[in-house]
Amino acid sequence: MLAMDSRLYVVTGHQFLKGRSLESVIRAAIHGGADCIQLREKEYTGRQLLEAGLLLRRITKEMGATLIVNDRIDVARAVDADGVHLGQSDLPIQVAREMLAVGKIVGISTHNVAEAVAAERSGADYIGFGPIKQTATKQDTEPVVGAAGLQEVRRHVSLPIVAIGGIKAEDVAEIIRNGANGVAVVSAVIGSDDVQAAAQNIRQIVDLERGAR
Ligand code: TZP
Ligand code: MG
Repeated sequence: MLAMDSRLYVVTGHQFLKGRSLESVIRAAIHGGADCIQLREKEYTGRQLLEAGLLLRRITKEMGATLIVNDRIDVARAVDADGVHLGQSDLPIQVAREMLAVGKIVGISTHNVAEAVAAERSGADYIGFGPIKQTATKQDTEPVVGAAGLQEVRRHVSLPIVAIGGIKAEDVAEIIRNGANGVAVVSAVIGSDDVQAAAQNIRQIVDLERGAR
């Protein structure tokens, strides 16, 4: 059993809430099939992250989803998240691992084969890989890797790969066929007027394609 094998990994983005509460949107996402939620709010203060993290911890625990905190190992510890997600410039995987309790998940964003191989060697539990397509959600993205880029990375690492960046429902089948374990999305779920239906649609495609693999 893999420590981290998310099929639909939903990343928060308060700009997509459009007046709806974080709680209602995340509940709908999990109802629809999101099995992992990442708290990622780059402009939030420590206090705001703590408040959102505690809320998400309560919901994810109740509903049986995994909770990951982006960047902030301190916040992950404070809310007893299941793990952290690091960028290439954040603290190294081994350092994060030492700061977290045994069994916590450490993931890292990767953008090419070299970074993916290094992540696996460093003991990451999973990698984010992308951006698969162009996205307006994140400004400072690395070059687009395409679904084809996944195939190459899949050949070089065996740890779980979560594809990210510009992914819409119509892209999901090809992404899973090209070796991703799951997909991570912000706008395709959080930005949808019907969050539950959007999540359910993507999750069904992942399940279908993984079953076929
Ligand atoms: N990392 C790489 S692309 C991205 C992140 C956090 C944003 C993905 O957002 P969307 O709306 O799913 O394209
Ligand atoms: Mg980061």
